[in-house]
Amino acid sequence: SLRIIPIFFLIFMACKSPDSSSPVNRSLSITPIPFKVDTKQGYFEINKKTTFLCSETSSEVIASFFIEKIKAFTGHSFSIHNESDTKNNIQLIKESTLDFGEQEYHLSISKDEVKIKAKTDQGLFYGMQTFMQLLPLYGANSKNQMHLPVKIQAVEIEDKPRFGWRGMHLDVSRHFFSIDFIKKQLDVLALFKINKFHWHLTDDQGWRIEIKKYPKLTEIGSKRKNADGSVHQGFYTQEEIKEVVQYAKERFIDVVPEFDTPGHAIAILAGYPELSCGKEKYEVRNLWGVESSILCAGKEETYTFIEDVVQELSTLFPYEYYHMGGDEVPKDQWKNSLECQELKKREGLKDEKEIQSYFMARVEKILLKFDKKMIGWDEILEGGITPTTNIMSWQGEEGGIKAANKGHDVIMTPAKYCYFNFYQGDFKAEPLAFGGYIPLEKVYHYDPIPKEIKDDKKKHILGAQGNVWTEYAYEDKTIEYLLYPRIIALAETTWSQKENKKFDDFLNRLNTVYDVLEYHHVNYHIPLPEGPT
Ligand code: TNX
Repeated sequence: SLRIIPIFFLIFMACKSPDSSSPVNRSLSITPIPFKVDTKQGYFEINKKTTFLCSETSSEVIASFFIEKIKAFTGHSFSIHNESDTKNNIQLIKESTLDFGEQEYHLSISKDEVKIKAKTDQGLFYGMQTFMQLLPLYGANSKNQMHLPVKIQAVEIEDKPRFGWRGMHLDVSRHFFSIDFIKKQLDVLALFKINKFHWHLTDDQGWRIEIKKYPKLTEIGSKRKNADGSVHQGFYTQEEIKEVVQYAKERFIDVVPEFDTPGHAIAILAGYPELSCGKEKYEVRNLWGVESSILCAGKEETYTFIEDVVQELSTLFPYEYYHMGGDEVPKDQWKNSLECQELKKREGLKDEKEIQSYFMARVEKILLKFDKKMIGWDEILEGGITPTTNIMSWQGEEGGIKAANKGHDVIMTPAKYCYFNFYQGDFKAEPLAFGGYIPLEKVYHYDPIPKEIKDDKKKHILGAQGNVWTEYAYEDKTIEYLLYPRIIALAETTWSQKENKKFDDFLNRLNTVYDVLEYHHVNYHIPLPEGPT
């Protein structure tokens, strides 16, 4: 009989109707890891009677955004109310007087209700993104269906980012990518609180944005004849750009356009050769590497052209930062140009590096007319920069350190930690990538504030971003493979406090992240312990 009891017990357990709720999500797998998490006793039950409670129209917009997302999993659409005398609510509380950071939120889940508090809509949005990660949505079963009611762990979360700039960069010049692809990435990146999209729209190998005043930029500049006779082409219309910017805005992502000057510009010269110092004809470059034909700094037409383009950009890109390039500028054409040598004399410039400084200062002046702040790659430090220039440090950390210590704002993206076009695994097994090797762990342990930065200058490090250059990546799935999960590691590096980060714990949480990526049909890399050392 002793043997019978357990069998009866098992049969009883098996026949018992399944618990009416899905299990509590015990692990609290939140990525990037929050500032403070305090798990409480009990759980909140979300059922079909649960409603969203919003005190303002802007929070209703955020509630609706997430209601749509949850509907995709449950088929159920929650309603929104402005007030309620019952509990069982998810409250979005925006209070401008709160002593919170701009992106901070508090999420409190108790037996009776869920409260998300923030000072801004962005804070509420991040609170909701965290809340979504607590729902047993992803990987719930093979159909990604969540059956109401569900229980979620009671918890108190206080959360705010370490850095305000948590970015992703994509080069669409070397290879063109559709707006649908870009929107898909923005949707996924927003789940992990990435908030800047740096869009590298122009380069030697293709100009990718419609500019009405200069139609040859796209008629000629957006097409590249490859050595094998095939053609690579593509550009975004202004309407498409607006669509992406709006889509990003709904996800609290600012779009930073890059218009690369004065180098990386032969796609411009292919249509408008008069903007060069030379007399030759030019073609869109069909090799990788750096082109030696650049915009002429000694001609007034160059600045008129830049102003006209910036004027059109300003109707498309509302964000205050514009990236104007300044990287890898071979200066031989300037050396041999009458106009540039005259400019040098007239302005008392010592050498070609100082011509570049003069050039960037004039470009910045143009931006200021449109209330935009200029970012340039760290090469522009060589001949000196204006006090208000912002630096993106890619060659290493040195440029960023130097600039921040002098009081300039800096975004860190040193190639050896943040270039996602580099290999992430064994060279023999991985698809063709750019030379370097940056495994996940290296990105994860990157600290955007190098120790050489003086304490009172640390505030000048706005944050960091991951860059994807696309010389060797031309398919959507390859870009995703390069991005994920390294961009998730960067999201945690830029959002979370150093003390809260542990690589092993991150690896554990990645399993939940992979479910999310799979739900979004993202092609991601699975880091293996092996690989070159
Ligand atoms: C350098 S990073 C470049 C890009 C290339 C990249 C390849 C930077 C500002 N310039 O033009 O695509 O290396 O990794």
